[in-house]
Amino acid sequence: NAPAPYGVLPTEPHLQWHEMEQYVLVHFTPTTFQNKEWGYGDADPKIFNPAKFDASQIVNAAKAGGFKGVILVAKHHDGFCLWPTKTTDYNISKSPFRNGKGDMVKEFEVAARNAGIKFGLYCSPWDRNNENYGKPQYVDIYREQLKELYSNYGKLFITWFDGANGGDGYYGGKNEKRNIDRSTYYGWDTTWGISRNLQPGAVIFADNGDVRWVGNEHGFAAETSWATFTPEPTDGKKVAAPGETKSEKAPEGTRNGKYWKPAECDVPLRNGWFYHTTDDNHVKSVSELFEIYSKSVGRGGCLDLGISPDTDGLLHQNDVKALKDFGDYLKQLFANNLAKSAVIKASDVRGGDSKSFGTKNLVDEDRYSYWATNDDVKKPSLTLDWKNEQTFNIIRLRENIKLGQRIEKVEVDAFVNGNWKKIAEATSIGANRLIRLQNYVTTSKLRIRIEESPVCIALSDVGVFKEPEQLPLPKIKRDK
Ligand code: OTN
Repeated sequence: NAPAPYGVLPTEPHLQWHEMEQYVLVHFTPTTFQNKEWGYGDADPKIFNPAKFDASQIVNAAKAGGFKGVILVAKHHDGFCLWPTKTTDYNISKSPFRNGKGDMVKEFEVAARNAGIKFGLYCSPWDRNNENYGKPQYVDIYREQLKELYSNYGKLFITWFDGANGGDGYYGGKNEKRNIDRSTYYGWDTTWGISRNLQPGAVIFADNGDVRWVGNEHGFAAETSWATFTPEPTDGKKVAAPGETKSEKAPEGTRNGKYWKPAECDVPLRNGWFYHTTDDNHVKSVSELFEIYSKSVGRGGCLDLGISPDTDGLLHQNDVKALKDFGDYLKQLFANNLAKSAVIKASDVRGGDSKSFGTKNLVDEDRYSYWATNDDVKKPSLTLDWKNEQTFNIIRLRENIKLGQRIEKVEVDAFVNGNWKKIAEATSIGANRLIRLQNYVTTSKLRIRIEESPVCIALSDVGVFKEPEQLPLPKIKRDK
């Protein structure tokens, strides 16, 4: 019999989201042509004229980076809609793009489907162009926009809701004399009801959505990062809403939190979310991207990397190269799982039933087959034994999260000069935990000791890998 699940559990859309691990977020609007980060909604639609636009160039570059999905910003804060919406004239049909007959959302969707990766959409709640913004009418318009997007572009894996959505501190545009209360204005329960109805397979990204904002735009979850989270409203607010949720706890989440709400770690490939020529030589390197990957995907979250086409409507060659190099690095790294050639012994197997719960389930690539212990065994160990010495620096552990996030702490030993020597430890295992060692280790025996877990173990994966090179430490903002 299977172990009882522990705590709150992921939904089916959550499981699919975890399996993706990495996707991109594309920002491309008239703001690109104004060379800004936050448009005011005052750009003439005629400036939106990307003469060489090719959605497949952008999507295929992301795919080469190992990214499994594309989220398109269908409308950003400037309010310009990239599809021919019925809700406002401020849309692509008023631009020279495809002589006013274009639908860029459709072109991205088709490119993603052709590349065999998933598609998602962001439609900004905040709208610095719409004359009704701040009035109740605008919320109806916004909901209509969501309905159009959720009805005409196939199955989405995510619907993305930005907490940068008006209210205090967002003045500056022509409509921004109207302050709104971000926790109540958008009527999130009703608005998200539309997503649930029309896109039941999609997760909602928001501070308090199905997947939480990680609390920074560096792409880092905390060293200890729980998939569960109990969001709290910011002081003085009754509802924890996008932009009105305390974000200090978001990198870490909440042990035994009320909801399964894992972290999405967003970070742009360049300095900002939009393209600027001046950033052409500030594209993140493989060393920076892998640092981010190990602190997002490697801490049980997903990496959401911002990419930004230029005014031609293409990704700059430096970005294409960075993505390709990163994808190649990941491919090379994960091609050879050394755990597969080890004899793996466990100190305990549930019911002695090695067929259902044995260690072979740890190396079969199935995230939901697992090694389990008896109910009273919470501190077991695994030993990996090789015929010859092996060299590696990454250890990957995954729990079968259908049974919850159970393990709180593990320690890892290598057999060196006839003795076990502790080489690493890690907390909050969950969907995916990468333990990245500073230096390569060479040994013929590795031991993983589970030190803290409130319940018996349900581990689905052990991986042992060697990074293709010892990369230089990147000069990007690091966590503590
Ligand atoms: O100025 N900002 O609004 C801002 C600056 C730095 C980092 C984040 C933000 S807004 C923040 O964006 C997140 C996505 O990256 C989420 O949507 C949060 O809800 C939002 O508050």
